[in-house]
Amino acid sequence: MSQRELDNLINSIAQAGHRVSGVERRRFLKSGLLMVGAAASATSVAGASESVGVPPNIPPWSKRLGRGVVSHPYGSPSPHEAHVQRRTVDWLTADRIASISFTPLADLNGIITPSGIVFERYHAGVPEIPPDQHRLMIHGLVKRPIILSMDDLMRFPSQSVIRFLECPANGGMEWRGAQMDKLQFSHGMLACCEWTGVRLATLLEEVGIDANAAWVLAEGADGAHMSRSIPMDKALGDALVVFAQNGEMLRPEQGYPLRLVNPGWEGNTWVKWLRRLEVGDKPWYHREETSKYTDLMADGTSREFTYVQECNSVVTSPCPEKPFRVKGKYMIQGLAWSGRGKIKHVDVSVDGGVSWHQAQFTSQVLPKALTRFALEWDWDGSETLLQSRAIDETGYVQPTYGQLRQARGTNSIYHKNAIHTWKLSPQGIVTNVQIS
Ligand SMILES: Nc1nc2c(c(=O)[nH]1)N[C@H]1C(S)=C(S)[C@@H](COP(=O)(O)O)O[C@H]1N2
Ligand SMILES: [Mo]
Repeated sequence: MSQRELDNLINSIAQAGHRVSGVERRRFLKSGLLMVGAAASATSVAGASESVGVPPNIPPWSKRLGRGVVSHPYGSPSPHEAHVQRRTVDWLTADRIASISFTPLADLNGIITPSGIVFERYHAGVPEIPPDQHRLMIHGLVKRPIILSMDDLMRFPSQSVIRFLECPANGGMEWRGAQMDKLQFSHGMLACCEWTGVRLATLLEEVGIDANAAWVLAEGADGAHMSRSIPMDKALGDALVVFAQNGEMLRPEQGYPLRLVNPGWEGNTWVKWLRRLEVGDKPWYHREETSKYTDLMADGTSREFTYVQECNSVVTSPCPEKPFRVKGKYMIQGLAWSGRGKIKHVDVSVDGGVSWHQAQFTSQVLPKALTRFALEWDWDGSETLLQSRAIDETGYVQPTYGQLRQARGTNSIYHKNAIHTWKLSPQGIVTNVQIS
């Protein structure tokens, strides 16, 4: 299109804009982004060199050839998205080998977490495993113990599911008060991927479990030999031995070449670099410090075997990383998830939980998967307390901090799923606060 044609088009769009006043009230951006003079105003705001792409200018990249195929045999995000990164909180762990990094939730769209920004949790770093030397041994209370190569494993029937992965310590720094200044750190031990693998039930059928078999020990090939005891119900239920993530082989950080996936259950049971499954008649306690996670209750007792990640949600826009710049209409957006099944309902509050408005789902609603919700809202520029509250298909309602602390005290680290509050200031700045 020539510059003249483009100018004419812009003029006719602007004139049409003046004619359609009948549908005016359905316009989303009331303080209009009128097209005529867009470049001029952008110039005055941003300076001439930054407005080269703004109509009616024809940008330089529209006047020349772009780069050819296979200049990047394995593609990566635009350099303009370089800020979308995993990040650590340095004071949280003593080193980076036994540490955690967080998913940049504020920059996600939809429900799939791209593999390169899935949070990482290691107890002994990422091992480098050549797949041809990796084996999965299945033994214990079984009739036919086996050692499977990756090639053997991939001959079994496999399936793909979209499921969230969450460390039970997600949000665990905030039992006693708001502490994290970003969404990435308050909720970022969370991801949702498509996982492809063989049902653990299929492998257990292959080896033939004994009548008294009740538990499966899963052990990783990393230096931590991290192991977890999985009850047989789960092993024969929806547990998967997974080799692929988001359409490609697992990333090293996520357990290449093999990991256990226990949908809806705490992330520490999703043993990575999986090399051994031992069938037994009771859970293992031989590595007490890593074999199970417990929750310390208000009365000093502790609860254990709390595997399920309960229903939870958080507003992802606005959030500290995504402030509002001007007054007016927005879609408040967020994510909800439940380890017990599908999200049934999400409410959003713009007055700190006094009144609630039903949000819409803007993604597929899958069981044990992140689900995206949104609510249209006209921000008048006043200070606001924003919250979301999810309900899952079992009827479980995400608790307030008051309810959670009443049931659990404040000594826990794990399984903190309270309703989260963001304070939106008149300047559009978002901070983390707590309301009981
Ligand atoms: N072998 C092994 N598996 C492991 C771990 C580990 O350190 N070693 N960390 C666990 C913990 S505590 C969590 S929360 C998840 C994190 O998975 P991700 O790193 O793929 O996000 O992996 C689990 N599986
Ligand atoms: Mo974890």
